Amino acid sequence: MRKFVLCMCMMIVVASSCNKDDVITIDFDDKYYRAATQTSASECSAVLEYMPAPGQFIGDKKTGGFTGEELTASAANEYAAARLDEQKFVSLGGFGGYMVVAFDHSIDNSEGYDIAVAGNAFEGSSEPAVVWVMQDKNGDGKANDGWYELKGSEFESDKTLRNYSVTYYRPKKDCSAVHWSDNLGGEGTIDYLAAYHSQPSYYPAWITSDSYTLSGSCLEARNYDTSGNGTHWVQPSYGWGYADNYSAVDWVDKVGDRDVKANLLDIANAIGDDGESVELKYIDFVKIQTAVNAKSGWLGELSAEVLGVYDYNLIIAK
Ligand SMILES: [Ca+2]
Ligand SMILES: [Ca+2]
Ligand SMILES: [Ca+2]
Repeated sequence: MRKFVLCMCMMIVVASSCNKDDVITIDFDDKYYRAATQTSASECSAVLEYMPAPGQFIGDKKTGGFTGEELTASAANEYAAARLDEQKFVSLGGFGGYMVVAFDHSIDNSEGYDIAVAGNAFEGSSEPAVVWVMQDKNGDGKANDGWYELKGSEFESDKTLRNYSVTYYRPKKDCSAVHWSDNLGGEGTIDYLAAYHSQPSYYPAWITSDSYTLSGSCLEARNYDTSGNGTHWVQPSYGWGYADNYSAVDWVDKVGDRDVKANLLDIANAIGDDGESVELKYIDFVKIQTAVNAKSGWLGELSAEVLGVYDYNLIIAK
C-alpha cells in the first residue's frame, strides 16, 4: 500500500509539473522506505561493522569463537554475522565497542516496541549497551546517514556522559593489559585475565593502528563487590532502554513464541545530538554500543554481548 501511495504521488508530481503551484512534495523520509513483505526476515540480514573495544573475549578461540583469521574488518564482520546466525554471543568489549547491523526491509516505528536485542544478562549481570538507530536517507545501503540515540532511563541523570571518548592503546608485549585514556583526563586498563582468556592480546587483531578511539554515551558504573574480598561482583540492572540489561521493564524471556532473551526498544525514544526528541517513521540500521567504562575484579571489564537483533513487529505479527 505504501509503495502504491508513493507511486501515485510521483505520478501526480509528473502530471502537475507544468503548474508550479501544484507541486506535491514527497516526504524525504519516505523516499527510500522499504516495506516489509511476506518474505522479509525478522533477523538482521548483515553485520555492516563490528568494532569492539578490547576485551577478554576479543580474539578468544574458545568461548569467544574466534578462529585467528579475523585479520581484516570484513573478516571481523563475517565472524560476527556467523555468530549471530548461530545465536551465539558477540562481545562488544569495553566502553564504546559497537556493532552495526542492517535488515532486508525498513523497521517501522509502530505503537510500542519495535526492536529486540538478544543478550545474556541475568540477575546481577547487566552490562548495558546504548542502542542507536539510523535511516538510510540517501538510499545507498550504507550506514552513513547520521545516528540517533534511543534514550533510556539514565538519559536525564547528571551521571550520564554524552560524547564520552576512550582511546585504547595496543599493548607493546603479549599477555598484558590494554591501556586506555579518555577525553576527561582519566586513564586505566582492560586487564589481562590469564586464568580465563589466555589469547596473546585482547586488542582486536584486524585494527592496524596502534591506538583507536571509540565515542558514545556513557552511563554511571554501578558494579560492586558484595563479598568485601573481591570474590562476588554484582552488576546491577538499569531501568529501561538498554541492551544486555536485566531490566524489570523491557527484558523478556521470550520474543513472541521464540526462546530468545532480549531487551525491547522503542524507536519513539530517538533523540538528536542536543537531546531533543526526533520523530522517525522507520529506521534501516541499528547500532549497539557498550555504555559503561568499568571492570569487576576477576570478572574483568563490563562488555555488552549481543546474540541477535530483530524487527520486533515482524516477530509479533507472525
Ligand atoms: Ca515504536
Ligand atoms: Ca553480558
Ligand atoms: Ca546511507
